Amino acid sequence: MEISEVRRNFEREVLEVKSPEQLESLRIKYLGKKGIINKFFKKLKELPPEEKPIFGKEVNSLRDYIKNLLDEKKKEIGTGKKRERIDLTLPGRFYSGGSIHPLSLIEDEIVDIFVGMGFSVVYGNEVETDYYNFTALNTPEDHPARDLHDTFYLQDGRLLRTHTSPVQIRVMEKKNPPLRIIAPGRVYRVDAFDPSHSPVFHQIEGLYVDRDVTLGDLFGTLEEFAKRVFSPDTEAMFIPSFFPFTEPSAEMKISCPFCGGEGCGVCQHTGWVEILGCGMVHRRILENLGYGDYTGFAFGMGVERIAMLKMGINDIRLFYENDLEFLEQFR
Ligand code: 2U9
Repeated sequence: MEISEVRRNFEREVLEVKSPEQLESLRIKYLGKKGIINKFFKKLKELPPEEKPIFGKEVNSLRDYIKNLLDEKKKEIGTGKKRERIDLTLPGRFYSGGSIHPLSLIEDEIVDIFVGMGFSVVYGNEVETDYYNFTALNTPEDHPARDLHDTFYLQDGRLLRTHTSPVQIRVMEKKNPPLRIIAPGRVYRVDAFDPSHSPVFHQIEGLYVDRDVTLGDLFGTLEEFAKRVFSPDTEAMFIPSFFPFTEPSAEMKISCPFCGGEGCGVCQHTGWVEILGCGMVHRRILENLGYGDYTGFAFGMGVERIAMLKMGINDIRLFYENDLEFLEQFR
């Protein structure tokens, strides 16, 4: 009998065993003095020397296999539990792979657009000082954004950055103009979670400083950005606004990506939606950092807001709940 045949026979017979007596007779049949395994060992002695190692190895492994199964069977009979039978015809378990978070997808898309326009990407820390988050950005001591109700302060007086602008200030301290940088990252504000607010969100800010940078450069760059991130027929308009760090300041609105400007629920029937804030970097900031002979523009946008408009998502909380049914749609 072949080794493989013996193995199959044994596997069949061991499954039929119900009592310790049957188990013992099976053991004798295979592992006993006059058992099948010993017959193989006798045969081994008669083989030509070159065949001995392979055959010997096979017999040894069959013997170990039988010993193991007998031991298992012994435990099974002892505990009254049946040995698990494996159905090799069952389909395998399906493990789904991960997917990139929708915010990362949109952040990458926005970053790629600006990198394509010559901007470099810089990152910074989420814990910042009052100086880099507010003072260096021309934000007055009594500005409401500095309030405990708007900014998370640590016990040591530092804070969680409320925008990524400190990153640009730190770059300006170290590098000479011209500068063309974007700063993506997580920012924090004291806000309750509701469909359009979250105490943590993501921003991408940009800064371009050179000789004679104009408001026209700002408008042209951001309108081109809007066309690339939404669609080529997107229109942009700029509405005067106010930020402590830019003068003049503006908000950019684009023709509604949902209705194309006709008017719908998303644009509150105006045909336009606001997507970012921008302006010419305040003179005071430039002068403080030794950039007095230069001009620059800056802008800031919320990644969540762009993602919601691009993907038709109406609740910011969906990005933070890690609901697989939500996340899998962006696979
Ligand atoms: C430096 C100088 C100026 C960055 C700017 C905005 C306008 C802006 C908001 C958009 C939506 C924040 O995420 S949001 O709530 N941001 O409107 N941010 S200009 O200005 C800077 C940055 C750095 C040195």
